[in-house]
Amino acid sequence: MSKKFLLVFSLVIFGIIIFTGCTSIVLPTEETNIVKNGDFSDHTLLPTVAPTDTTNFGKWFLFEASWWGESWNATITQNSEFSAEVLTHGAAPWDNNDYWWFLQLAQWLEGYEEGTTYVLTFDASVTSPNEIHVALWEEFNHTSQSDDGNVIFDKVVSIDSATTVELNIPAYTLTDPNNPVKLGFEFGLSATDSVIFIDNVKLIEQ
Ligand SMILES: [Ca+2]
Repeated sequence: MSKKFLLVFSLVIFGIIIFTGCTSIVLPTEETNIVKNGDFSDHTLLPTVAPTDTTNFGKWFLFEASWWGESWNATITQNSEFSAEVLTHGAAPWDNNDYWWFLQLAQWLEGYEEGTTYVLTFDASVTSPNEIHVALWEEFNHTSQSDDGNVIFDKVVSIDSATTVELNIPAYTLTDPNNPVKLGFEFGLSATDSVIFIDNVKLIEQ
């Protein structure tokens, strides 16, 4: 073997060692999505899950105030997207008004950490322009099903065409660190005759 060959061979081996050493350092850490089944690959939609029902945390459920006249079609399509179409609007007995929260696609979150900033992203599209309400909710009374708590974040989102919505969720300190936190997509005031599609829901620490 020539000296020249040995030199080149040594440099190649040395280069491989340096390269593999570097790549193991610069590999990006994986982002953790604290929304489960955000891509709706599992087509299960549970009926309302109480904040006491911890075995069903991390699962999508539907809430529908049908007793006040609210109705909708809500399902997971064959293409594994959530779809919702409001059929009739309701009226609350105390003020005769309708509310966003009367219709919800929601999930009690597993792994929400107080004092942490999150970014919520999801794909949305509509058959005609519409609005939805996105909310994070801290439930106080997790010994019963009463809706007693604090709004952590809420925003009305207008959707005119297929888009990816990105919302910054500010850090929040829970009243009690054991209180459950719910992510809700709310449709109570969405327009009728417009199908809304939601997919790829991600809530990731910033
Ligand atoms: Ca999907």
